[in-house]
Amino acid sequence: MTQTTHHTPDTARQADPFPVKGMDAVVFAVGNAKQAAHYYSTAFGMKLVAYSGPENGSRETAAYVLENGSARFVFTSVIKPATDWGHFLAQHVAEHGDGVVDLAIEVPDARAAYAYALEHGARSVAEPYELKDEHGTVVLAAIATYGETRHTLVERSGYDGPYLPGFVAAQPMVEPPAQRTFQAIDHCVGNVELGKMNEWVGFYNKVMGFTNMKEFVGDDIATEYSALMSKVVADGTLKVKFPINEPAIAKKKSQIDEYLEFYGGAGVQHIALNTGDIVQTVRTMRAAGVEFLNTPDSYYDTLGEWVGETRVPIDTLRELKILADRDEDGYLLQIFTKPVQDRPTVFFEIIERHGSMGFGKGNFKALFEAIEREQDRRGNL
Ligand code: TYF
Ligand code: FE
Repeated sequence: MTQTTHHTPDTARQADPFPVKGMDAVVFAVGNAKQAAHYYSTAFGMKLVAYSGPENGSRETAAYVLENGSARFVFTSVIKPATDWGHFLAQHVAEHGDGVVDLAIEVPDARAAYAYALEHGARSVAEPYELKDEHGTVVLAAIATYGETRHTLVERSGYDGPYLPGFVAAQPMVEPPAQRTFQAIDHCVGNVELGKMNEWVGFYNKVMGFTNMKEFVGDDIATEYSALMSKVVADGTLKVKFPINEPAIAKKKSQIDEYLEFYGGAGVQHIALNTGDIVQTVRTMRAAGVEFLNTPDSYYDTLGEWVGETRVPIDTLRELKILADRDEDGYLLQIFTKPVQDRPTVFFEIIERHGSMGFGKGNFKALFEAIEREQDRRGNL
């Protein structure tokens, strides 16, 4: 479970070969974007800020842009029968159910980023193009990643509108919660097929110059209980972090295999969201009907012994089923939702970091057992 860190501090870098500004948006293709936007407003506390649809010239798709701090989600649906002309988004929903089509990354120079990516082996999805309206110009390009997921590279420094040219500003669907539920995207996790993890890690190493973070789940832990292997790649400034999971052959059917079966291949598994007050966030989201994974009381009986002091009393963590982990840099508090659609595919993590840059390694056993209890309830274990 230990490996060297290849991460290079910012100051030691000559020139970042693939500079990124951060996550631009997580784009979901869904069956009903209007209702998805409502769920993420009422249940996740996000604010609708922009819209595109037939009222403003988009004849084939509707898209709702929701924000919470710097976290931006876009929900998009095809709005007419699309099977005959095979719209990419319609096909994505038909095959994968509601899911993530695009982990869009904001870059200072989309043409340069695209050129670098293609030179280093990326497959093109869209050559650089410009979108313009009265708010300015955005340059975009897109490359393929695992499954049918893509990375759109977004250069938006010449634009001051609500999302992209063609979108109009919109008002929140409901009154946002008194306290913000989360404020940023911490990491976006992909599930890939058996034996493909290292290939995709190599893809991010080569194509984006991303380096491997030290935390990973190796086959030692995999065969014991987790049935998965995982490595994390990140850009040099740690603004974009992409863990990659693959199934491992263990005693039980891997949770990653369950995902791959129901999603129909590789894709985004979970999105982690940063909060400064996980207790308030979990209370708000639970009250709004969001379901979180359960954690047995026995976890909390021994938690204090190894995790030490945290901002939140153990009894509160126990009440809300929040997990805690500590490493040499500090600690983190985290909790996982159940899948947010009928398929056992995409879910979310809420994370409050206090120094630790890890992913909750100390919780993997408790977490994976909780996931497996849910898998068992679905008859997929
Ligand atoms: O992102 C992570 O690595 C943690 C742990 O199926 C994790 O959130 C890893 C795999 C998984 C669920 C959570
Ligand atoms: Fe995570």
